[in-house]
Amino acid sequence: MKTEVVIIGGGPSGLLLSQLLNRAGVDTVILERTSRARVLARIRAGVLEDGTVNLLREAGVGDRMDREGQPHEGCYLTDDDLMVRINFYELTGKKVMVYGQTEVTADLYDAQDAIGTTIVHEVEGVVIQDAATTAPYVEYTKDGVLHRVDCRFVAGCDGFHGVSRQTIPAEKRDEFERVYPFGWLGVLSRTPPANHELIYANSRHGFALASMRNENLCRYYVQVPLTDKVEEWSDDRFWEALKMRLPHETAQNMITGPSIEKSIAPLRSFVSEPLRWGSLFLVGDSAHIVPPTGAKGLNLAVSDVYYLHDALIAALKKNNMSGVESYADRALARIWKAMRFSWQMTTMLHQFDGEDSFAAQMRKATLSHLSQSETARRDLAENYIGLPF
Ligand code: FAS
Ligand code: PHB
Repeated sequence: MKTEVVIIGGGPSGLLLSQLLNRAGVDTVILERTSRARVLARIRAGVLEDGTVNLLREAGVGDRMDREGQPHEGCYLTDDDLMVRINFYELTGKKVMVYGQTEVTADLYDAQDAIGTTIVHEVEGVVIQDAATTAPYVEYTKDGVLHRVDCRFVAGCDGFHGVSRQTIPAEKRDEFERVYPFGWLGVLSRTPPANHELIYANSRHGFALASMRNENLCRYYVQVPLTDKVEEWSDDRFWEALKMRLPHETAQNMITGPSIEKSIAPLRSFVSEPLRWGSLFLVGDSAHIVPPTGAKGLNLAVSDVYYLHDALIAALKKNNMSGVESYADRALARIWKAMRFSWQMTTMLHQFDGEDSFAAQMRKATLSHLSQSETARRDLAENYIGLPF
């Protein structure tokens, strides 16, 4: 098989990159390790930045998002009963869109099917060969048969546990990491939202997040020790822990119900440099991971796609390699700023094992300052709605 760009990974970054390239007349092949059903069963991000919303519309996959998504003009940060509203719209003139990553991924699959893009599911043994040359190829096995795809470029959209990052020699990689000593226990429930906007809650009992997917589907998280197992958390125990961390009035009025999904996700900050190795480009979670506190993971994958799709179209259609040469630096400049914001939100809102009373006071003072300073709220709002691409 021969194509212009092989994309490894059929998650949001791989699908969006393929969609944008196909619409510009660039041929792609997507290789995905799991089944489509398993990709679409994942419960991940819930908040889309302004730039992400615009790029999805440009890719021709914004219609259902615009029909079913919920534009949000603000969110709350709370400290026990102190509620600080960050009014993004008033402070930046922009909003975010509450529309689940699962839905974005489904919309992208539908659009790619309509184009007739080759997406090979349940591949095994993907190996990127000759990545450092201008004639790379990718080998994979499907149903026991070995296949080879020759191409001009390879996009590594295969997430944190993929093969792309590992294709860059370890001695050529600089990796930066902060592993947090806690995780997020997440629950999905068919209940009305506890609040009309998201609540990021700091409390003496630990962090909690009250989010939603729509008026009848909510996503909640509580900070848990890394040693906790999801089977140790009954629904009743979860709701009790959540209510202790939310403002008293919100907790009193919220409607709980059975969990339809429950899982624990570890939190880490991670960046691997370089993002380019010859004809191979790392995109999204294959290159970086952020703690979900800043709602940046999916959105950062999208900005990588924005930079790379531009570069590959220029290279393949106009023989202009300037975008290819500058991709890594352009993407990393935005990645590191989102890394900082996600780290700042995480340290500002979570209790750390063994912390002293001073740390708890610093969290309280930060939230108190936010409640009194429009400048501080504007800084948070500019980062939360997404820095410019
Ligand atoms: P993905 O990991 O989504 O996709 C990579 C794809 O590559 C997968 O489908 C995988 O099966 C495939 N793959 C892997 N190895 C392969 C191989 N060798 N060959 C072929 N295919 C291969 N972000 C937020 O903004 N907010 C959140 O609340 C949030 N919650 C999260 C919760 C969890 C449990 C996790 C793991 C992540 C969460 N994220 C969140 C981050 C997440 O949304 C990612 O940023 C987003 O999925 C990135 O998309 P991709 O880069 O496409 O990577
Ligand atoms: C979610 O709805 O899953 C969500 C929203 C905002 C975050 C993290 C997760 O920061």
